[in-house]
Amino acid sequence: MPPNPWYRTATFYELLPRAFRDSNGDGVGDLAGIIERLEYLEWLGVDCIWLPPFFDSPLRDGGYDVSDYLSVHPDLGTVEDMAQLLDAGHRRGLRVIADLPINHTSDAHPWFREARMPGSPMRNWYVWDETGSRYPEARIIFLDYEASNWTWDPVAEANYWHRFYHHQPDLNYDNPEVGEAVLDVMRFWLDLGFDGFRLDAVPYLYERDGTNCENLPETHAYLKRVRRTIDEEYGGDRVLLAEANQWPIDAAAYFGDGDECHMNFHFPVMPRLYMALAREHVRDIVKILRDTPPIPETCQWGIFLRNHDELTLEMVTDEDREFMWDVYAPEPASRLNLGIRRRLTPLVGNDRRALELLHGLLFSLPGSPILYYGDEIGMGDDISLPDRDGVRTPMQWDGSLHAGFTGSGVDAAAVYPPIVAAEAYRPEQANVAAQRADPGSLLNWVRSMLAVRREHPEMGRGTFEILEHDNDAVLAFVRGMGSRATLVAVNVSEHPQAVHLPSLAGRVEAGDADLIVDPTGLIVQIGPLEFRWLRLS
Ligand code: TEU
Repeated sequence: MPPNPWYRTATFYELLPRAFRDSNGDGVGDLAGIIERLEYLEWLGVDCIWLPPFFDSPLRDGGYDVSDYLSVHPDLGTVEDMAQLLDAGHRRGLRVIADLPINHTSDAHPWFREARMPGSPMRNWYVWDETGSRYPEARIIFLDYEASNWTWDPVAEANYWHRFYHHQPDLNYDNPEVGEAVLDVMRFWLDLGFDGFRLDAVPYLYERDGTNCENLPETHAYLKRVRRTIDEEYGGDRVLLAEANQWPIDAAAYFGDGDECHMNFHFPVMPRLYMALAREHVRDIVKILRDTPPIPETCQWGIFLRNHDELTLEMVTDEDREFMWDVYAPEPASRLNLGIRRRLTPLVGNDRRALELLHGLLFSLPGSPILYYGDEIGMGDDISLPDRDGVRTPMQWDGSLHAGFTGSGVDAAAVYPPIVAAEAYRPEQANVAAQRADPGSLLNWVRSMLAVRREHPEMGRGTFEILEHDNDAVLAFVRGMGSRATLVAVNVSEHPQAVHLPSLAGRVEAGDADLIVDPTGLIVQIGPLEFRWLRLS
């Protein structure tokens, strides 16, 4: 069955179940709370919810440390609640994908508890080494927390392999039983009604001597097997979104020939959007997009401004990383691993023009936009909290105590992470209710842009052509599909700019003071930090 490419024109919305809405007054968000707020997501105009891990877990990595794949964490509800959430979402036309950490489990998972036992028949469900020195070419990802990818286990009397926290042993995909067990996990959630998965940390599934243990052919072969199985057993409607934080050429490999993942995040373009604002030129964006290979017709990039992790600077040069840290993270506390643990709005100094410009790019560059809950109302963060907790604070629904996240009778100490307290971002300053009522709010602006984008399928599925011109403060490109085409022109500088676009002679009607149409082409004038979408004939 040919895939239904709904994901190519969809807008995704990542929300943390613990932080979205608490329905039962225990201070922790839950699935019933999400159900209460589906009306909001439908009103906003998103198409698909991405749910980060909701499984049982010791919560030492925000739930990415799974101890039971076939359960819902008791704080959040039950499997039955999840079925209701899926059903209620579908009735509103909202799809839902589950975030599945398949590279590793928690060390509290029964598979690992069994595997570490002396003589265990399950030993080879994980990756072991006597010396802890194998695979020396593999980088350490959580640099601020881990000194090695190996940790000694006194019970097993061997070292186990982990690409992330030491309490997250990597599963051993060389053991076919592991691949089978993970497929069964997928079947369980697809049977319940999920529309697909975000496949967490997929570049690291296999290890091989003499390699950096990323993007190995065996990993791609397994993902193709997952795709085949899901297509055969569930038809062409479910989506696989890879999380492969890699350079464009390696990232594009996760699409295969259209027979692997439907989507993959475009990690490298993200920091370059911020670099453009800081440098007031678009050369870095243009270069990375030119370095991005064409992808199969049925595939799609996922593009984003922020997510639940630090703003990763893994896919930039050392020099660019220092630049980004200098500009966007002058306080050491805002740096984490190779990134910046801040939310979108504080990153750009709460500058409405920058927020609109970045969203304008998010909604028009090649790929499906992925929003992070709270960014649509300009929520702040709290860098006094550990790890990434400061960008995972409760959604601010109204200006009341606890921001309408939970009942006002709830003890503040029960709400963790706490509601943002910084003056400019307190619930009184940034909340859904007030912004819904204010036609000029950021929230209503984002909503109206999503509505405009919905009328322009070329933004999702169309061709993408960067226009040559001589003003590198302006990114100009055309998205085209059939007889329709839209010019996007973005001025990343603090000064008014004009661009001369010879190839567009005769394709835009004048009638707008900022457009000069002459026989040599089109001249577009754009204000500081402004962008234009113009229909072309
Ligand atoms: O992140 C995995 C990943 O690929 C990291 O390189 C990530 O890009 C980096 O931390 C920069 O943000 C996933 C989850 O998104 C993250 O929350 C988990 O902590 C991690 O897996 C390990 O489970």
